[in-house]
Amino acid sequence: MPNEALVVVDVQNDFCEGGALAVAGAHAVVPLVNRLIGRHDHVVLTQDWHPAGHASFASSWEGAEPFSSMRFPYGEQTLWPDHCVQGTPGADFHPELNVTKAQMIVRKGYHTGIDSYSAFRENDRMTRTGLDGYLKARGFTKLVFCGLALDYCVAWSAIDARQAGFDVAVVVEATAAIDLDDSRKRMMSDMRRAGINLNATA
Ligand code: VGL
Ligand code: ZN
Repeated sequence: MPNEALVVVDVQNDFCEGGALAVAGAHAVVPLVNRLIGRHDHVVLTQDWHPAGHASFASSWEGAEPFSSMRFPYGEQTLWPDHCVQGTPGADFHPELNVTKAQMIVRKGYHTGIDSYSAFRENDRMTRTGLDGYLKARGFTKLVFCGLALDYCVAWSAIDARQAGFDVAVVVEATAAIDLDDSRKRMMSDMRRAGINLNATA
């Protein structure tokens, strides 16, 4: 479909088995994502891309534990293990991900003090990545999302895409979730409420 783009979220080594922030079941998602890539004419990849010492890393704060929460100037922020540090192997795409067809790679999370789950807007909910401008300039009206992690970067990106006026589907079987404090259930219901189609298949 000429008006449809596939957005593959953060299929990077650190989110896969053996990585710094491994998401259970991530490896199994790669063949499904590749199948979706094969079926789409227009493919965008997102890449979590943090500088060393990023504020979302627990290691940046004395005594802080990964997966705890901290009050940031822009609101509550979960603290993560160091992951997807710019230029490291953990930030590379999974070696089996078929990246050849990607027309655009959007990086996010590169501001030291601001995390960015969404590929459209950083966690301060103000700083924009420019992705919506790119997609609109290319005439896309429908976006299909897959990748990692369902309940963080996929969900936040999909909800922002709806807010930006796109018709949105998430291929849930081609995702895997972190599921921290019931986040999978919560974000599934937030996505449903936002009018996102969660029934698409790979
Ligand atoms: C992600 C937590 C931290 C994701 C990225 O890709 O879902 N989650 N950074
Ligand atoms: Zn991150």
